[in-house]
Amino acid sequence: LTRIRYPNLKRGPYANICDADISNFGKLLPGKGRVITDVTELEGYNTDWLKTCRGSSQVVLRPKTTEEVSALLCYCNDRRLAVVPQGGNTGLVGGSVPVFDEVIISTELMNNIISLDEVSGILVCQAGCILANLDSYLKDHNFTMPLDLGAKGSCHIGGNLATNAGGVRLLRYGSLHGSILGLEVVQANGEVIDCLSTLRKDNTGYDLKQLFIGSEGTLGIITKAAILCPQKPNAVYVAFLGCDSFNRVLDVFQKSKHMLGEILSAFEFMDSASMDVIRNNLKMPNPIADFPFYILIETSGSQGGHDEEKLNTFLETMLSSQLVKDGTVATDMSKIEALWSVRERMAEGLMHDGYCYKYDVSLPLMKFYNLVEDMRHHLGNRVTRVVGYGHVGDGNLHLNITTPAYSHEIMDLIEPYVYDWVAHHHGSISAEHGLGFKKKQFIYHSKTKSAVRLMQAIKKVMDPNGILNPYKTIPDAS
Ligand code: FAD
Ligand code: 2HG
Ligand code: ZN
Repeated sequence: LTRIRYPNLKRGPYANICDADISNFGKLLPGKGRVITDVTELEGYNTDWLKTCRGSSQVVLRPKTTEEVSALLCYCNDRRLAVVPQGGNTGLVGGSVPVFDEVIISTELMNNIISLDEVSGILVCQAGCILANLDSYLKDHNFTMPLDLGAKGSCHIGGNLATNAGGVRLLRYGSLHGSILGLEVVQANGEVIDCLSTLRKDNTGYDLKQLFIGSEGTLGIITKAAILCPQKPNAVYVAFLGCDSFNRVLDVFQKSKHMLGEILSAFEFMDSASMDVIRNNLKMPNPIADFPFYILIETSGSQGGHDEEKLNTFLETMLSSQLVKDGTVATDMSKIEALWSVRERMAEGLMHDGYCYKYDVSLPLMKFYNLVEDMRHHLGNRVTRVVGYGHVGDGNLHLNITTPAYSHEIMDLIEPYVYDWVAHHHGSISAEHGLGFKKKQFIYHSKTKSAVRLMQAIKKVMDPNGILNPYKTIPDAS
């Protein structure tokens, strides 16, 4: 069956799972619902969020503790059973599901908050905590997560770390490489690496935790994290604005940094084709009149009156100088959430078209939107739509192309064309989603051969039998 799915890919030299393995897993994970073998239940774990990658694993393991993860990996390594770590299964590059019959180790039951230091704002938790749950726990203690993204209701912090997820707050709080103070990780052979420091400064040797952030489950299973959390802002406002051109969007971005400064917490954009998705596929209204481009600006600060005054002065300047043509501002939570959902539900809306070719690239801002226009020209009316949206503040474009069903011919027109385009403009072919299964062969468009060789050498040292998430992220050394 898997041969038909991935005709050009050979299964690695791993053992086949047998009844004795299932029974041994049962001994390592006693209790109900910890070893799943039911075919219907397995379906969701075998299929990715986009419904474009499907494996045929026969077992899902649900440990609760680091010791259990360690025992499972030790067993799988000895038996040469390949493993795929899985969090909330919201990844967008096919990294979280098996390719063939890899054993799925899910962090679903590893969802304990361990501690919160209310003076420093340092949170320690297990890897399977759902991002939104962490944020609401923190809010009750006057803190917030340094990370926010559309999949917050399902994704796990371990998955966020393994993909080095960016999201809509990166502009303000920086990447997870800066907010993570410590990690506990289980290596392929079951050895626990305890780097769960809660210190802000610790220059003792190599900073090993950084290796695991963004390693997409290929170097170890993250079991715990220590996260530096910012104060919950007292006042949050959102403005949704319309612009005539992408150059105007960039002008507004530049002015917003200047005039809003430290209270600017997000700067997102979407084009009119994206708004069509929201309107036609999700039946949600456009919050303002129709424009070629839309901007969502969020401010977060400690002084409501002060922030509101700043935002109003900024908006008046934008409207009077015609950089912005129309807009609406939300100050109450329900309207703020409604405006955010127009932006955050885009990925879901696109799925209604049928098949979605998804690209997540970093580009210099001056070239940012040219890729979308070039793609439209390149593909013509062969596709349903080509849309551009994303995190302008981070130089991160989401280019999405849809068709009613997967077409090999369209795929050949898009790839490697899109990756060549990005490489030519010195961008990155994966800004925040990772390489996973779908993009690993294009790594050379963004990394040199010697850099990839070093990655392969690190992988070999840390996982000599290659059991952790094979077929993903790093091309084989051969
Ligand atoms: P999974 O999908 O389960 O796994 C992702 C990868 O991490 C896999 O390779 C898996 O093997 C590995 N992994 C998972 N848990 C562990 C662990 N404990 N240890 C080691 N490896 C592990 N991404 C962004 O960067 N920014 C966004 O704004 C954003 N928005 C999104 C919006 C939507 C609607 C959706 C569906 C996805 C979005 N994503 C975004 C994609 C994103 O990567 C994730 O949602 C999230 O970070 C993945 O977390 P997860 O728990 O679902 O991980
Ligand atoms: C977002 O920013 C996510 O909404 C998903 O990263 C991007 O669907 C996409 O292309
Ligand atoms: Zn994104």
